[in-house]
Amino acid sequence: MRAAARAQPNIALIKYWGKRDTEQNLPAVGSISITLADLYTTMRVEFDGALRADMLVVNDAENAAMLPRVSRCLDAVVGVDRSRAAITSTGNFPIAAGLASSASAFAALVVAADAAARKDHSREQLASLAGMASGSAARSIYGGFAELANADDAITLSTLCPAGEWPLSVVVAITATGPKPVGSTEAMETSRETSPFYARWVEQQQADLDEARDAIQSRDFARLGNVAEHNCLKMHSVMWASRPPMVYWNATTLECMDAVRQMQADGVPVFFTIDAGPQLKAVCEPAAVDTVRERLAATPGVEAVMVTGLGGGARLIDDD
Ligand code: 2P0
Repeated sequence: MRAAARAQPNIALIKYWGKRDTEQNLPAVGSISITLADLYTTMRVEFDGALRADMLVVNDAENAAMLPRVSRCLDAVVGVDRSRAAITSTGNFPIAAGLASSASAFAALVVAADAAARKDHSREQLASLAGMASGSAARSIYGGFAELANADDAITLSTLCPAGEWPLSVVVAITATGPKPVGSTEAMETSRETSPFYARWVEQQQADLDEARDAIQSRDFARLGNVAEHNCLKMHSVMWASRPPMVYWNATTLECMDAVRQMQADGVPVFFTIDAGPQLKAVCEPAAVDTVRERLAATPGVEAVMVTGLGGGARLIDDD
């Protein structure tokens, strides 16, 4: 009754922001993401009839704060009458790096729990289960360019382009590492309830999804970058106009954005995206990765840069 799985974080190019059902954790909009290659979370799950309660260890430290959410996720995958479980999570990237560690964690968790309990859910079902735990986690079940489509009462996932078929590089500029002021789950609800731009954001999302999907299918880097930057800035406008306002950027985030603009003016194939945090993610063609890394690393205020390519979806691994 034990299994281990590994999943990588993903970065949304067309963003998920807002929920239409908080009980089921269903998003208000579809999204399109790229799954990363070199950063990962490994989850080990062991169901044990002798345990009195679930136990969670994250990077060698017991973690009581995340345990209720993890236990609920196991209930959804296996059933509420399941045995208690020992869960161990290890990651090779900092949780505070603004790289949606919950996406890789919950994607790996559902895959490991499903195998440990011999549930044999389909990949689609695993994505729905991961999405109930954390919206962005559904996309990390899939690799490469993944689309989460928002149907009436469910989400459906698909791979728009496998990782190897359109290799791109991602440079993450770390501009601050403290905890974020407001978590995404709460921030999305504040946006829905108070931002005058929220309804328009939801209304326009389909057009951005259609354009990004087209750009991916035709491997049109400039068009993809254009719609991704537009969608990112629109999401942040929704947040800025919320009450209270939510501004996740710092001065260095803006410096990085300016560095990307300058590179674009110099003809470098690169675009930026920013999530609910201060880090800037620059997506570029592989030939430009050295230039992008050097320019962002030299930007005043940048603490570190991480570089990765695109990778595959969540999968089982040999348990030690
Ligand atoms: C995304 N973000 O599409 C967007 C862009 C942040 C900004 O998905 O409440 O941790 O667990 O479903 O998935 C972050 O939110 O939220 C997120 P929950 P999640 O990547």
